[in-house]
Amino acid sequence: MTREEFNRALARLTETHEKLISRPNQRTAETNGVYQRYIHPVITAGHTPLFWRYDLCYETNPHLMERIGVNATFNAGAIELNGKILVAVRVEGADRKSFFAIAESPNGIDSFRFWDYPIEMPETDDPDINVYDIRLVRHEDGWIYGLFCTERKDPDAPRTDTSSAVAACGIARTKDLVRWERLADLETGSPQQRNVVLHPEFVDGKYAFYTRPQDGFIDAGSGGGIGWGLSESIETAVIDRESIIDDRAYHTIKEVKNGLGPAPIKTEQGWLQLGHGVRNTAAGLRYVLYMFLSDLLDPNKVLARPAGYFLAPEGMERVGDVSNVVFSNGWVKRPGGEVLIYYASSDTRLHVATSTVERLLDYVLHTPQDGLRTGLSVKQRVELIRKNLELMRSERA
Ligand code: M1P
Repeated sequence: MTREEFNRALARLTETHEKLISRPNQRTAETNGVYQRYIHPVITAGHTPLFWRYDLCYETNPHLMERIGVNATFNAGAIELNGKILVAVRVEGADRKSFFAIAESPNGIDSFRFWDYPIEMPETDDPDINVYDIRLVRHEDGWIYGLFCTERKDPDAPRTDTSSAVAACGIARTKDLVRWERLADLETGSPQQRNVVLHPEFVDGKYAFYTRPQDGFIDAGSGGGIGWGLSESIETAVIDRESIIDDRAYHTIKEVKNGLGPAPIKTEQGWLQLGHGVRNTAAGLRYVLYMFLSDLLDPNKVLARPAGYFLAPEGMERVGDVSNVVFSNGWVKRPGGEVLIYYASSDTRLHVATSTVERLLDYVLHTPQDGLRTGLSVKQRVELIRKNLELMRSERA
């Protein structure tokens, strides 16, 4: 390319990128009344700055080639800070390594722009091979914590096995999402941990964690439910006793495994909890989001468990690197009660759905609990049908 051609190609790239990141988002035409989806994903790999991917210097990159590609942008932690909605995105490079990067938006619905640099997360003495799925929590101790999965090669795997890994919970804290202090990884009795979330308040004067014990890297084995445990310290967090507060169950949306999503939202009626449930199908695992409500004083006591999924992959959300997956590790409650729910589809892109605390409470408190068998499910539906038909008839009379 001549320098002129290079400049023209770069101008075209810049224009297309700018158009993408400033594209307004619109509500979809339909809503189920529980939440509102939006037409466009809020962040895709294409939203990452061009200067993260291209060498923009004519002398060293005369063909204007992408040098370090980005494969996907998904599972994001979220927080409102200084009047902006910030998401800590799992960005996966073409080399399969994930890292965290902050993108900010004035409204949480569109116009997300990445900060210039991704987070250079400090390492422990045992460096992470991969990190992902950070949960941002503003704790009552004054820090913002980031709890994430840190993955390292399984030291006990046979030499020929180059994919077995050990997952653990990494912990870091910050005040501004720029400078991070890395703390020791969480210690529990379980061989592996993923989807660990810090409760925003002390419980019995201790740090409280939602966990997801698992025997293997993918296969939860004897683990697989959402666990709960307390630790005296956050600097060297240790959970001695882990109890399961939301177990997986046969023939439900969380038959194979489940895990908590973001830290819960406090309401007058309890803690609103959002998690993901996984079941097996002939086409592989299917990940959906579900909700429950837990007690204000004893957050490990579940008060309401609506049956089934809250949000499942739809349309283009169904397809991606790991198809048939929705996953959430970030939501934001705004001062007026609006809730921005960030969810990723198929390990590829990030979306938002909006709701309110009032609607979410209505959902968790008035959706019938899983009857765990067809007969009871049909009875619940028949009851609703009968009530509605009586109402419709009386209105016609
Ligand atoms: O690929 C789907 C999800 O799989 C894992 O979730 P879980 O531990 O519940 O199986 C995570 O790796 C998550 O990042 C990913 O989206």
